[in-house]
Amino acid sequence: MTVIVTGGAGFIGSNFIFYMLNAHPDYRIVCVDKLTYAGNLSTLRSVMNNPAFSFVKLDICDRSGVYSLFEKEKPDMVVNFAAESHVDRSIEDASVFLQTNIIGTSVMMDACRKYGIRRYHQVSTDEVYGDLPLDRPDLFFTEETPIHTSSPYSSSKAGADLLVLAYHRTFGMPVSISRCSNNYGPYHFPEKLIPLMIINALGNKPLPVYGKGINVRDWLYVEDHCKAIDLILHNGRAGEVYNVGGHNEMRNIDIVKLICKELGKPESLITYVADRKGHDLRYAIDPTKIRNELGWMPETKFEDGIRRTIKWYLDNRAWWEEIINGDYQQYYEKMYKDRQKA
Ligand code: NAD
Ligand code: TDX
Repeated sequence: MTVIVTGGAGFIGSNFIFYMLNAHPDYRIVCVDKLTYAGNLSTLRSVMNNPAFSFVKLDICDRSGVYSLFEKEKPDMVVNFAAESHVDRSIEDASVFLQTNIIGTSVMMDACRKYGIRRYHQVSTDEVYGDLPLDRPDLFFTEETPIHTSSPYSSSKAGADLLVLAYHRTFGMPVSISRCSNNYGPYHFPEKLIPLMIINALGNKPLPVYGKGINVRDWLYVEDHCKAIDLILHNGRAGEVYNVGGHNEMRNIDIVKLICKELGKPESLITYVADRKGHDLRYAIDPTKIRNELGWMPETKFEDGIRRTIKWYLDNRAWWEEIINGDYQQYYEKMYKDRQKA
């Protein structure tokens, strides 16, 4: 079995590659990644010499490059993680989000149509459902919740999802989609909430909380997400969407305070800054379908996962220091310097 994993030099894709090489030692994994600012080859160092693994630097929008790769590798399955993934960047400039997330997805699926595929899996997000009100804890996203996006990022992911389902209906392509809640764990790029707060706290720098910090996210340890995708890939029904989440809702401010506590840093580092434009209030997944159909349940409790994650950032300083000492500095300056106090 040969599996093409796109975006495998990023956060979830790399964790998925580690997971798959372990879980299916007889599979060949071919990682396709453009190595944007978010892709990091050093993340894959431990598997580079594994004969079951190979890396190809390629843009998923490069049609002839993708077709040549399919001709050479003859993949049985494709798991498409490759995407622009940061909401704040999509608010600054949506163009690359539309290009990679929508056009790139269509190129990957056209290659699957042309050369044949057992399964094309699209890694999507709960953000396609928009948000839920803070005062209705009884409401959750199900697979039937209407698509109702808030940001250019989530709109581009929703566009891709609709295209994937259209290829199933129109061409009978064997597709599946997972819509997962917020992930956390090793190799999470420093621009995202949890790694940003850990890294800033370690440097005794301000911890920029958007608005009042009361927005709620539903956090899942990355390995649990990887297990869910593996199950859907092998046992999920073609043409179906599966929500993935573990009923672990937390307010942003409570996460930041927990990180301060774990690192022994003062809460006085917390700085409230201007809110994100169009900031989604609450995400919360109902995972009944994947639990009932595929027996998936999250295994890592948040208290354990967050400690493991903090320890990983403490033990792997070289990985994130190289990032934050590069172009990331200009990004940080641009995004946070003039952010008015809330
Ligand atoms: P990430 O930003 O850490 O990684 C994205 C990877 O895709 C990088 O390695 C990057 O180099 C690569 N890439 C970007 N454009 C490319 C292109 N045109 N061609 C080839 N490679 C390209 O993202 P992540 O957090 O690991 O997210 C992975 C996927 O999971 C995304 O599709 C995202 O929408 C989805 N997702 C993420 C979360 C989350 O909490 N992080 C939750 C649900 C769904
Ligand atoms: O500096 C910050 N301060 C802050 O208060 C940052 C970076 C974020 N936040 C808030 C915004 C959100 O309410 O924290 C929350 C989490 O923010 P992000 O880490 O940017 O994640 P989010 O916008 O929720 O999106 C994530 O989950 C769904 C991923 O980045 C997406 O790729 C995924 O689809």
